[in-house]
Amino acid sequence: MSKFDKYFLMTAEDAAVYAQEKLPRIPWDKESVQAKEIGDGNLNYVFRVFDDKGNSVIVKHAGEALRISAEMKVSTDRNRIESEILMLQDQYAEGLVPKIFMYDTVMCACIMEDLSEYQLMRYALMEHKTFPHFAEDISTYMVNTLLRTSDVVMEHKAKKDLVKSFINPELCEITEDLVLTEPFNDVNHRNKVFPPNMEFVKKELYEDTALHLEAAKIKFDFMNNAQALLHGDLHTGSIFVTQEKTKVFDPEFAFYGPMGYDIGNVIANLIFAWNNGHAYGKGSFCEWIVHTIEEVTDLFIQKFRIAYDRYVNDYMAKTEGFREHYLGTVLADTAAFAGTELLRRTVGMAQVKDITSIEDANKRVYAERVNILSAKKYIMNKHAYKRGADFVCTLFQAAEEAR
Ligand code: SR1
Ligand code: MG
Repeated sequence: MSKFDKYFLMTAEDAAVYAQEKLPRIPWDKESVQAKEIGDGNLNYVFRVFDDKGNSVIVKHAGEALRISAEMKVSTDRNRIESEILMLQDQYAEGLVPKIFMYDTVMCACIMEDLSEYQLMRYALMEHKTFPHFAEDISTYMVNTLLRTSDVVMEHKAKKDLVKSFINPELCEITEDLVLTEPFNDVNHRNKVFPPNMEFVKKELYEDTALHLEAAKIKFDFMNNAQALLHGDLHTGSIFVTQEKTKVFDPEFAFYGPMGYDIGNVIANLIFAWNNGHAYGKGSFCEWIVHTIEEVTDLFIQKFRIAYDRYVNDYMAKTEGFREHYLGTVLADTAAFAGTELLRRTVGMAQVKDITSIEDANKRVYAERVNILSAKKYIMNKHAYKRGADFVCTLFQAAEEAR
């Protein structure tokens, strides 16, 4: 009998006992083992368990209510989804995700590699640090995890088994509401609009019916295009970085959806960092961000073509011209979902510190308008985005128009 045979919400002390019980192969120094809660996400509890001998692991634990709102309840099965997908992604994109040591569907917890030497990318970018390997790493991660879980590469019945295993209705519903509905209408009255931008938001988002039609198309693409096994929440708070390495974690929103959702999230979150750098007059940082947006996109395209030719299995997917057609749809989706991420983090209930921490109200107003204006262009002209420079060009146009 163990106290962990039945689910309960763990404290840090429980997590310390839990890690020792579940990982007895680690030579824990029992006298000095302790745990600290270090999570700052919207959903889960994250404990670092460590001792004085240098042993340490991370225990991630799903509560029945979300941290962001006690009223929001989401299945704790999200912890299984996250653990299983990280184990799978470790095969496709080795070294780019944390190692999972064990997961447990009773306590809805997993124990993974401690990445204490890494920094959360969002906070690093808010300190205007740059990362020379990021574009290379994230493009490899995305091509390998997305293309190689798609129907063009996988045996179709095996792919459908994965679709089944990663059905994630409750977390998808959060995205369907927060990302793909509410930014356009505040239908659930929980948007958080910065008051000086209220009139701008009403005119540009709530009253733009042409935008609503495009947004509706994007929403149903998200819900019905089971193209690849997505991370599902690939923002800079889901990425750890050092100067040499990158690790993508926290894929609890994983499901089979359009590849562009992940790529668009990365681009949008780089734009949040650009806005923060711009507000604080960090010119060379902003140049690095611009260069990185371009590189992430162009490296993705380049590696996608190589991987496609190498791994494609489906007979019809080998048809002359199909690779470029397929890539074209992925890039259009990328633009569309970069747009929806930019909007939801600017006016929706789950915002980003890159923008909300801008102290000067005028500069924050400006940053938000850059987000909104670039988002609308990405959404309305999604088929025009063919390479990295196209994404950057829109950012510059929006930055000019927002003045
Ligand atoms: C209610 S959860 C709010 C947001 O946090 C997660 O990280 C996802 O981005 C979600 O949309
Ligand atoms: Mg998260």
